[in-house]
Amino acid sequence: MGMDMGARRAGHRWWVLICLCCMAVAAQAADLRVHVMDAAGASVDDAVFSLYPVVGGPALPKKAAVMDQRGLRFVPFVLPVQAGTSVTFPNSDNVRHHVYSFSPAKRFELRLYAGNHASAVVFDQPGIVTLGCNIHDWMVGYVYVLDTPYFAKTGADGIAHLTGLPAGTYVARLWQPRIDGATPIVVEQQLVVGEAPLQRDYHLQLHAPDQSNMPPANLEMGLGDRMHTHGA
Ligand SMILES: [Cu+2]
Repeated sequence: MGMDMGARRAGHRWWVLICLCCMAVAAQAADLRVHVMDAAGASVDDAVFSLYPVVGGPALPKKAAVMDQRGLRFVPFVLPVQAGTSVTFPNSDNVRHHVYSFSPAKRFELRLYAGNHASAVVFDQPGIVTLGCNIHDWMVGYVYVLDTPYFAKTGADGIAHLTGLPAGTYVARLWQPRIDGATPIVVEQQLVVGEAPLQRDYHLQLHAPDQSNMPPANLEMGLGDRMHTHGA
């Protein structure tokens, strides 16, 4: 009987310890799921959700990033990166591209090149960098340089995930190329991350989609066999 009670108390103590450990881990990080829609409720892709810690924030490593050119388009259309990130611009097409930006956050030019011969570009100033190609007027892409490591881009389903967010209070911003005013908008002044998973729905006022970054429909004939974006 006495043994029984002792064993039960020891077991209880272990259980409390495990619970405390779980709470400590949970309090340090949480996941956030964001769904971005337009005014009519349709899911919006290429929207970048970002969180800025109200107090301080850790210096997290920057991930290298790639802005490809494939099928006479910039791929991805929108590339969010943390400030200080080095971005490579491979050319996966069989024609040469000439990439440039006149945006204040980063002016640069990668003169006519093919393959992987362009040098990498470091995006050190926060802001939106609009990319163009001197040869193909319709080509447009965006490097969105963020002064925070906490960001995610929506897919075709309008969903973006941020995982392992440190607990704290954040300013939440959203940006999408078709947003009114073209600059990121604050969607929450104080988004509090605790230990529980979070979900948010946001609605954006957007301009109607245009055909930017899409090659003209009749282009393939003109390019003939120089292109091989459509397999055999
Ligand atoms: Cu081009």
